[in-house]
Amino acid sequence: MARGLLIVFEGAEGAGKSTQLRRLADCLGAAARNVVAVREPGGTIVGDEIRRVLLDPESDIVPRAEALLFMASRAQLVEREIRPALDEGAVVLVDRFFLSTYAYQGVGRGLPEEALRHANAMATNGLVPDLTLLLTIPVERGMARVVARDRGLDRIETVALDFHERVARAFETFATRAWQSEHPECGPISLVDATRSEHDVFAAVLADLHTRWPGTFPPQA
Ligand code: T5A
Repeated sequence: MARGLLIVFEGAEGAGKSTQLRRLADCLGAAARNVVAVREPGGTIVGDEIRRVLLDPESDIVPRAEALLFMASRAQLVEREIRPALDEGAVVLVDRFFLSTYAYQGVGRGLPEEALRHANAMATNGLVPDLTLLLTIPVERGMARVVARDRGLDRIETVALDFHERVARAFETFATRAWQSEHPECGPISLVDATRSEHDVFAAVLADLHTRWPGTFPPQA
């Protein structure tokens, strides 16, 4: 059986990753495709415990411990969920993956990229996404969406705005050809303007995927 596809949704806070991932999962499910949707951190019993600790505003976690906790959640998710699903030929949709670690723990927290690269290689066991859809939105606009959702802010959302500005600038850098050619472990990255309506963003997501894999993704919903 052919290996499935690993599609990652990335971007700054409130870009609309979860919303788009859900729409895509529903669309593929309706077309009777084998689709698996997971998120980071989390997606396994151990991962969900790690997620609770990582996002709890009361947790005191130093940057290196934070990075390693994300990696631990990722290792469990890759081995227990993502690899088996890919081996069964599924389309696996992941809400964040290691690009987030490069952005948040690398550029945001200031941890050395080389150390993150090694730790990540161990966590993923060399798994490379087939495509990362990087949703772009100005930081304040994304944060306004998060605040409007009115479900409280987690430990990382409450970090000062300049941290999130650094993270957003990091994602912009990751979208460049130069950065991507130096980081083959990240796979191809495609930019999606996330400032548009949910409907229009989804149309752009599907159009991109259909162009790359016309037999797997419909041209429109
Ligand atoms: N993190 C994660 C790290 O630091 N390192 C890592 O290695 C990893 C993997 C995860 C946190 O962990 C950090 C990053 C995060 O801070 P999370 O709760 O999973 O925490 O947070 P996010 O992934 O940021 O998820 P969010 O839900 O906050 O953001 P989304 O998924 O981008 O946004 P979404 O889809 O939930 O939408 C937010 C709101 O906007 C509305 C939605 O209805 C919702 O209310 N919306 C739109 N409104 C207008 N127009 C559109 N086009 C809209 N799309 C969505």
